[in-house]
Amino acid sequence: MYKLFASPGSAGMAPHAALEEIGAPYELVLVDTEKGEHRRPEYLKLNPNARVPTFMDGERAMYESAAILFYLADKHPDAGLAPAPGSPERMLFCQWLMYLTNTVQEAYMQFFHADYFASSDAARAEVKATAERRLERMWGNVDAGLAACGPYLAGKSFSGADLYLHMLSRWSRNTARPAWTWPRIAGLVDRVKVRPAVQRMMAQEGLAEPH
Ligand SMILES: N[C@@H](CCC(=O)N[C@@H](CS)C(=O)NCC(=O)O)C(=O)O
Repeated sequence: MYKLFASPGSAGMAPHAALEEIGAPYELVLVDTEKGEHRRPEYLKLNPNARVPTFMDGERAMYESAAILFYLADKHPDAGLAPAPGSPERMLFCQWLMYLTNTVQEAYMQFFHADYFASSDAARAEVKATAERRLERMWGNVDAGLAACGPYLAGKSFSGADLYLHMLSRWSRNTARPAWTWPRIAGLVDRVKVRPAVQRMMAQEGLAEPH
């Protein structure tokens, strides 16, 4: 039995949607980060970073949402969450999933948590503004990549990387230029958000539009 610790709208969205795509039984444990539940000793034993999500396969715990996606995609090849190892589509899948998690998501960290990076009000404002400009350049890169090799991130077919893009595009809703103002990202997100698994994930987390 799988278990996913997540909080609504967090980095748990993509692995949560992946579990719904797979259809295997799992338990969703909602963690209230506002109440600091992710800092409780029993949670820190599973994820010492005090972050969500955390995934458990039996007694083993793992963190990092993109890594969880990779793990689930490999364990459930029939769910079609990742192209076959060694294929050209796999190159795109690996590239975009890594880019989204270590570059785009990191810029979001600076946008939402400038306090983790700077100690004065002026420095925090600068970190946040710079992150917002960097995000715009990144969305431009993603959109250009989709124009060249899309319509999905891994080429012609849907993959778990698209679930990740859907999650990160939602996080842009309060930025000056949301991700879906780029046309190919908009088209991709529109296709992902109508997937029944994604709709179930959104309903279970109590999330509404935009995406
Ligand atoms: N790279 C990690 C990032 C996890 C992360 O930062 N999660 C946020 C929610 S989206 C969190 O737990 N924040 C709580 C905090 O910063 O106190 C992942 O993708 O799993």
